[in-house]
Amino acid sequence: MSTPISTPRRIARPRTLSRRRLLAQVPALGALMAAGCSRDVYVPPHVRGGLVGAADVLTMSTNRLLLRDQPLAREYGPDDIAPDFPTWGQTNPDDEEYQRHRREGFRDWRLPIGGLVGRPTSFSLDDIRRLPSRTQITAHVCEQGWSAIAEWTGAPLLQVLEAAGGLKPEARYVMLDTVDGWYEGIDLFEVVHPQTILAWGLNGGDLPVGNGAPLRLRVERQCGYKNLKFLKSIQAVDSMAGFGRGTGGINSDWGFHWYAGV
Ligand SMILES: Nc1nc2c(c(=O)[nH]1)N[C@H]1C(S)=C(S)[C@@H](COP(=O)(O)O)O[C@H]1N2
Ligand SMILES: [Mo]
Repeated sequence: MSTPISTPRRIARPRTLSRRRLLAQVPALGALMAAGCSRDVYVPPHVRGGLVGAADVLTMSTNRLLLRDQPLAREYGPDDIAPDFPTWGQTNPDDEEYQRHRREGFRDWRLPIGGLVGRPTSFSLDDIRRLPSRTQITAHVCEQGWSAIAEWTGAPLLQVLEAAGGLKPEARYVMLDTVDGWYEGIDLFEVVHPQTILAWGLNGGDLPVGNGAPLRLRVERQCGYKNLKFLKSIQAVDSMAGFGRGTGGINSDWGFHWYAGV
């Protein structure tokens, strides 16, 4: 399990990733955004016919308007890393299967990738660690009033999906499930974003249990709660309506925003 971790790489300038290159990665995303930022707005199902949730659309469109030439979240240097990254929320799921995997060092753990992908499959932790990885030093911003900088290493979500045959053209969102029952949906913009990674490393070591071992989502331009820990399965979907209360995630089911951009 001790795959060497690539040395932290600072992004010299956030603009190294152009909007054009980002769009080039997925045709569906291009179609979504081609007409300009005004079209780059997901209207969550619960917004229809009411003001509730309109803030989602506002924060999302404002955020994406502001970031249209600079789609990467800021990356920091090694000196900025917090000495003790907090563990927050669920830190050790009381789940029999999870505890067995934990005892066994996640040897037989697998992540199913299903839904609208070319070849539904499942990957071991080693499979995912063997994929090209990305290391990024970013600020985690929890909606409950704290933030901390850490170095995350993992496989870009897009790489993982590609390894499962790629997204089918009908795919609009990726839903992620966790061991403790949390789930969140992210749209294609976040799915193909180069800083959206399934992280297996924190600050140069394995991802600790308290921070979501063996694998967690890092979706760097979103609040803490979107960054799911203890990933259990992933599926590509064309609608988020059939999940929970249909708002796009457990946090929005509870009344937070589906789009949690900071
Ligand atoms: N599965 C799961 N993911 C989760 C949570 C959780 O309780 N369960 N808490 C979220 C919140 S609110 C935050 S701020 C971060 C905390 O991550 P950390 O424990 O690595 O600090 O995880 C997020 N992901
Ligand atoms: Mo949080």
